[in-house]
Amino acid sequence: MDNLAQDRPPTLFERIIRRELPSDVVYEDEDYIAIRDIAPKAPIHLLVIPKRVTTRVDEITDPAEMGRLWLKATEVARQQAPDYRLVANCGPGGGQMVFHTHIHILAGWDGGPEGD
Ligand code: DGP
Repeated sequence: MDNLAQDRPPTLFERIIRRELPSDVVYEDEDYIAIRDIAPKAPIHLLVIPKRVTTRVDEITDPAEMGRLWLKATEVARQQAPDYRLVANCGPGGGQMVFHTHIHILAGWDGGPEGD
């Protein structure tokens, strides 16, 4: 499952997948990569990124593909912490800044997330 850019500028995360940019990779397989967020908002903050490029999670229309993505996010999260939060920001109004689908894993707080 790989449609890395050929006739369009690569996304930031494609460049990370290709190792054109450095990142702290915590998990990788044929279809996904998980990296540490460069600006962590929790003691553990990872990004699970499908290698097949879509701009945001709601662009994925195949239920099986959507399911595999969230299953992968839970699998990676559970390797990191027993409890965690999964977040997908969709569009600028939803706080999305990198337009290559990804799921945030936030975890590692002592006593749960602060401020909510
Ligand atoms: P979002 O706002 O949902 O699009 O989240 C994008 C996240 O990506 C944000 O938390 C910061 C992170 N990020 C941005 N640039 C880089 C980078 O070059 N490397 C890594 N590891 N994370 C990045």
